[in-house]
Amino acid sequence: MDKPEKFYITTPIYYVNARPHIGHAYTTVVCDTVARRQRMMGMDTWFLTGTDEHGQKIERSAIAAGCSPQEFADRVSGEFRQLWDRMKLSYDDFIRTTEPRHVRGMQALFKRLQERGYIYKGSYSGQYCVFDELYVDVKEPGAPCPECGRPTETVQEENYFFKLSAMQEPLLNLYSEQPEFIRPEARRNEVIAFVRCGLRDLSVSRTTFKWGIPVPGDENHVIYVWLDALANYLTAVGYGSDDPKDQAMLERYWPADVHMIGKEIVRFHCVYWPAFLLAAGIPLPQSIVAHGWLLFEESKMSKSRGNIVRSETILDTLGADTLRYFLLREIVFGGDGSFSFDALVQRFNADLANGLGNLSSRTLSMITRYFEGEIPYPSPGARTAGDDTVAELAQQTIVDFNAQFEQFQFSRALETAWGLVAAVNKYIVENEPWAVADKEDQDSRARLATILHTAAEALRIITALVHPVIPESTARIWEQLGLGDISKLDLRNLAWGQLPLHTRLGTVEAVFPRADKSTVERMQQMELDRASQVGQNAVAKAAGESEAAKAPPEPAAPVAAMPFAGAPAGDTITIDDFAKVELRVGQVKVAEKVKGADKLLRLEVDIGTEVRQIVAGIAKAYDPEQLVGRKVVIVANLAPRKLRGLESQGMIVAASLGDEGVPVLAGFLEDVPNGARLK
Ligand code: ME8
Repeated sequence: MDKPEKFYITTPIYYVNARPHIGHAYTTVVCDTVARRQRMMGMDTWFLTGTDEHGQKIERSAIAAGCSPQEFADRVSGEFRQLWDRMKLSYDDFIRTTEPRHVRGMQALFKRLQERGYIYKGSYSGQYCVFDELYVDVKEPGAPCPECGRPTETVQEENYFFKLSAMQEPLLNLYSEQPEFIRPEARRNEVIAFVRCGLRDLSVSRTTFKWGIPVPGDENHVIYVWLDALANYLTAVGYGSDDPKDQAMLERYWPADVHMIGKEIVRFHCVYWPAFLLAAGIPLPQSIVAHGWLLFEESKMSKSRGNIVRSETILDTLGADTLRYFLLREIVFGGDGSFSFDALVQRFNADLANGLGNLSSRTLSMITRYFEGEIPYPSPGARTAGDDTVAELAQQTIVDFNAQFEQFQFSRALETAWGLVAAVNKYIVENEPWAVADKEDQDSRARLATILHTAAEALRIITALVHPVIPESTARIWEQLGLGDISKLDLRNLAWGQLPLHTRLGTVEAVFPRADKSTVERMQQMELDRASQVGQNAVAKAAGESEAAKAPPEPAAPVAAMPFAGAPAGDTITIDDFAKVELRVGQVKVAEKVKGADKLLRLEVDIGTEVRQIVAGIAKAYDPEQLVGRKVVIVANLAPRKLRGLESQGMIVAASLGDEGVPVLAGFLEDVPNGARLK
């Protein structure tokens, strides 16, 4: 027998600096649905997800959390995995970029790029956005990142460079020869326009921090986090391993068929990734499919905006299938879509409880009542045109649903399937099987059998089609239909007329009990409770429970940082008291270490009307060169004091985290002029 065709699909690997929210769940659920369907179509499917654990952003988050980057990554990566398991996502592998198999494979890829002459040593001087882990094309130190608006940091270091400039033509050829490489079309056009503007060589190593994979043979450098991250798609299927099993795996599954991503990381996947692969002489993935954003309260759901919704809240109330159905039905794939608890409950009640749930429970309970739980025989003599219409619509639904699904038009495919749900519910109402059952003659009995057989057959087809989307509830309906284990179903053969006669139904029970009005409030309350729980944990952590943390702190250098747990409860100040503190925006012009003091930095800060010298205890958390150009907040009317012989004319404001009081500077997302007062 021929080997089945293979299908390899990936999600992005998620950064461990944020806990999973339903934005991450969206991509993972989409991939899970596609993977499930491919399996049901007989494909040898491999579904990969995982976590992206290196880089400056993670290193800083770990410092802020008061633990080592590895401990931090272990914790958050574990949360992603636990959530995916709770949601019963059918991933085949979960890669972490801190795993030895990835480190080995990444270093092998780096060496290969070097050997093929695509990597050289040079020096980089420019702006870097730590949030996006992106080199940005802005000139001014501290200028906002064009992608996210956060202040950029000046990077000046000796780096390894990748010859991205040599890849412009090969990439443009790729986009034109393989039009399906980037989907949808709008993203493809953006990428082509970007590459046409010219590509500059890309710095692919860093020396100013340690949390990354060392460059083979030059351990002062760590590999650029995006090269490291993208390589996961290869290393997870065995790249760089000598083990014959891994090599067979690579041979079997590479190249990937679909890299599913959010639209904000298109450039990395559609420009950098194929450029690395072309340079390394490794076959390219079939396609990169970018979806839009899940919005909450009109803006992208993200940790930094503080507008996230957790999957757990929905799992605890309406269950995983409701979340999955909502995400695929409500968001038109490719575009942005809004999440709201109201819309979720409405969809649940309208489509699942009243739609599919109602069809299933009324059909199956009538078969139980009138035919002792056995699928009845449809008499040809008792057929009407209405029955044929349902059969034809069901056949057409299979064709349309399949075509739409193949094109990633999940919302339309579900609309199609629910068109059949509505038609069959209407058919039942119009044919009034309960009234037919009241008549005792032979013809009425035959008619009743035909109506219920038609409804049950349509229910079987809908259940099979939407199984990849709502796996748990369809598995239950399938069992209630008496058809056993739905995972054994081969979707390729699905057609009208295959419902085995005289099948005995399983135990019939409601699959989607209606949600009442209080569900929305309950979910909102759960979100609030979760947020305050996270806050309390952070407070407990920042306050520190160990004895060491209770010891009096070292005499403070002027960092206006107070662990937020330290504010004495109940003690309040008046607005006039607050007004006495003159907080102003400043921009760091000069930053340097203070000799003989490993915690102190000497800063010159422009506050609009003058430049102040400030000595700040932030040297353990910030390198001087990161600070030049950065906007900060200072207490401008603090009496000057001397530290290590230097006068400090003010104090810099920072949060203080963890047992060690690690400072994190206050800043702004918007551009603010120097000297602006905070009140
Ligand atoms: O970018 N709406 O990781 P990340 C829709 N580590 N999708 C969302 C979303 C939202 N509001 N929020 C997150 C990274 N996502 C890199 C990827 S891959 C080699 C490295 C989903 O944790 C979406 O898939 O920031 C997006 O692209 C991804 O999570 C970003 O996850």
